[in-house]
Amino acid sequence: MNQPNEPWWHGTSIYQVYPRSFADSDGDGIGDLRGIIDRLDHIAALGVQTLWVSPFFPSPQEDFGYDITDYTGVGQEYGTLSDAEELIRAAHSRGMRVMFDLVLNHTSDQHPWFLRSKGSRDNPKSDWYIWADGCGRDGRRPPNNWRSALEVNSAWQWCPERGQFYMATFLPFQPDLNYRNPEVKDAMFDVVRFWLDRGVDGFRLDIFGQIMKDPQFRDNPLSPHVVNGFPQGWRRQYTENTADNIDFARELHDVCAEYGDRILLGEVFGPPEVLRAYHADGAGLDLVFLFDFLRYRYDANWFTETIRRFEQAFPSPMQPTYVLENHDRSRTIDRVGGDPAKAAVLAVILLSVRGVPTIYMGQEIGMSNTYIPLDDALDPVASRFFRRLPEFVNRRLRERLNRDEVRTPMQWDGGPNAGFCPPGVRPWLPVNPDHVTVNVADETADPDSLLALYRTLSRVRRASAALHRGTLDLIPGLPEGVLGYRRTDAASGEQCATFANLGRREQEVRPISSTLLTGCGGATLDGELIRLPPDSAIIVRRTSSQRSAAGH
Ligand code: TEU
Repeated sequence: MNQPNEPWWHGTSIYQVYPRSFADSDGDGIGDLRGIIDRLDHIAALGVQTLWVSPFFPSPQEDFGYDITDYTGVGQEYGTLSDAEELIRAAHSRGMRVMFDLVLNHTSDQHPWFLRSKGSRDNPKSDWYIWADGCGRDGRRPPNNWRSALEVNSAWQWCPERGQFYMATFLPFQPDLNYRNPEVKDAMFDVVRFWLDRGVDGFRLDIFGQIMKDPQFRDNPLSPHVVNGFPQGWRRQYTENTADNIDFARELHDVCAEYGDRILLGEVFGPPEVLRAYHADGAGLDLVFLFDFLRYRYDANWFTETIRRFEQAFPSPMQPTYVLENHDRSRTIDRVGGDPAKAAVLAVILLSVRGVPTIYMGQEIGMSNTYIPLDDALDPVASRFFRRLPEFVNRRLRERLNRDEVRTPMQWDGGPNAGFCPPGVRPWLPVNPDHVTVNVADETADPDSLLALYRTLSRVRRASAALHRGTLDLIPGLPEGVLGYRRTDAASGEQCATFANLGRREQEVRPISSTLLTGCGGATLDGELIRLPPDSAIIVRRTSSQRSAAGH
């Protein structure tokens, strides 16, 4: 469906599987690779074209796989290397591409490299991690002011064996690798080749923005910004999105280029205007996550301005990305008070804007956060930093601190354990009680379900050149509360338009003669009149052969 010279990933859509919680095939309460293979038909039926699988490599599981001890193996709870190979084949045979998660920034502190590295200052791995002497008379003060990604603690951890600090951008048990050491680069680029040799189509790159730090370890400057009366701490000038990091993206690109059209999708943080630098004129990362939609405001002006900003920062042939949920952040539906009508409107927007959308497993059925008190948290972020927070405060927070809440088992049916693992087995995290009504089986049978809408949207998007590869123009002058944009495919002349009413009053728009493609919330097209009740959305295709700038 793409143009012959257009890369495959331009028009793709991504589905994220968190393997531990997707499907448990062997009854140990933990999801596994075979479980994913068994459920691939669900993903294929959803119509998404690329599967991203979060880490399943050997790991002490302190951060549930984002702390790796062997990059070319498979954790025993997840299966075997041949399961991983079969997963790639099985996805390919259904016409899907596969991306694995690549955690370059850090290993587990149990990785043999780190165990060796921390042993002394002069062993063959001593320079594989970022080590520095401390400050102060006893050398026990951190080398500089660098904070961890979570901002709540220093990025430096004391190591008594070496009498030095090592850097850990995320959690203390995740020491950062030193990519200024060419041996480290070679070793990790070999990991990349190992999986490319086995047929993966690309990688999602974990906290990619923070890999290359300032070699002089200069202090980060104070941010001049004050938000809600709070100073914003230190700007990450020397630790995030540095010029060296952009160069590193180019080097990684070159490794992938040895294999043809494989892709790199970076988990990077920052404003779109900064993140676009990772494309490095097509020689860096192919896509970067833009996370603004994770914290959307359910408001037409907010969406209009955010889409405008993404369009300006990522003009064609660059592709912006859109993501409402992932394994770290609140479920969509909880941000709109559990209202399925609003979740449906968001789905229409997600799958009809220009760019690459990502759907997090369960989003398509409207899974919600499963409240789990901080005291019971398995998530190391919650258990290490937030356990003392009073529960009545935690309960009311919009941003969930305990990431377990968005990682509970996928809800396949309304039966015991939601079909995630056999009855009588205790799943690693509790199943959300709402699985009796919110589940794949029931929603498959219901043509008005959120799942049915996601499937229709994917089908419509794939079938329409305008929707999966066309340009995007925001439509000005729409009634209050209405977001609208046109998608145009120059080659075929096809033109579609999306209108979404996020306001409280019913509204009307008049597109030039169109046919209905799909919609939600009772939006109707009657002749040349679209009626949009509150929380409804519609996608129409222009029937008139004559194209004009006036789209409504
Ligand atoms: O996350 C990096 C990150 O900074 C956040 O998404 C973070 O999880 C969140 O702010 C905490 O509330 C990536 C992975 O997505 C995450 O699951 C890992 O724990 C982390 O890196 C370390 O590898």
